[in-house]
Amino acid sequence: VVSHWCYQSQKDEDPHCQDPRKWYQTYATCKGKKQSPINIVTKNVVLDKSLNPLSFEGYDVKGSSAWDIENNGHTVKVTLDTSPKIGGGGLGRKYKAIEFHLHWGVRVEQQYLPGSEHSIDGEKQAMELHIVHIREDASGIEEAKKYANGVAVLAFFIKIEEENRNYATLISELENIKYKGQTAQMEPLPLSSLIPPKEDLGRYYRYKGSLTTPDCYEGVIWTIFEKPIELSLSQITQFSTVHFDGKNSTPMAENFRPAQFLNEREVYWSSA
Ligand code: B30
Ligand code: ZN
Repeated sequence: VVSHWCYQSQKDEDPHCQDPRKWYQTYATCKGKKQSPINIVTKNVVLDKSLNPLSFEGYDVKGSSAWDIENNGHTVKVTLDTSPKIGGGGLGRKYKAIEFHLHWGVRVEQQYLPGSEHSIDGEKQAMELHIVHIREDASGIEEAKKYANGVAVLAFFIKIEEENRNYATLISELENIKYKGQTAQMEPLPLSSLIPPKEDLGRYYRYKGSLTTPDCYEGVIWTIFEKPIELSLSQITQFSTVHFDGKNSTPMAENFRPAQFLNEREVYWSSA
């Protein structure tokens, strides 16, 4: 590819890269009618009593070997070695977790401009965690993409609050993956330690959308939890230790896709 896809924030450095408004020129699906992320308008959501709490399997188990953490040039991604699973919650089948990654904003003087992908009534949060799951019978995301509903992503907003010690090991690895393509190993954790306690998860929003980066595959069941994860501002700003590219590139910031049109879709709201 001549010009690689990029986020709006990378345009200063690489004026020829394809920003989100142009992704469709190389990836036609990005112009589809079921794209993600979206702004959720709470007055329009449909209460769905069949959306019971999700069940989690293996979320409390610490990974078996070291986790790979990577700067892939658009996010910080951790590949999972075990396959924690989710089911219930109207998903229709079980899905296994393969990786998680984050999206964030930028620190400007004393403020933090929020960088979540989804928003609720127009309000974005500082960051967003995505735990990416695929159909149990698929070997990887490319195989899962051959199906409708092949992928299920759990999304959690991250708010600026007190320090969250459960994120300390992850954040301490960031200085080892400053540049695109760098990987490091980290001590595995139970996935449950990175999200709010099961009892506090609260309600969630559900809609059918897409991957938020090219190729924008439309077959993703999105679950967006109301209850946020809490990190301190200093923890959040440390994500910009990593850069979009090599040594002289800009710090990775504002790595989110803007909200897409809802079109003919509904957003559902779980009963409890
Ligand atoms: S997201 O959760 O909708 N933000 C992928 C997974 C989840 C989301 C977006 C993309 C994904 O796996 N994409 C295909 C693989 N990637 C490589 C990668 O490691 O992450 C190819 C690529 O875009 O060029 Cu990114
Ligand atoms: Zn994501």
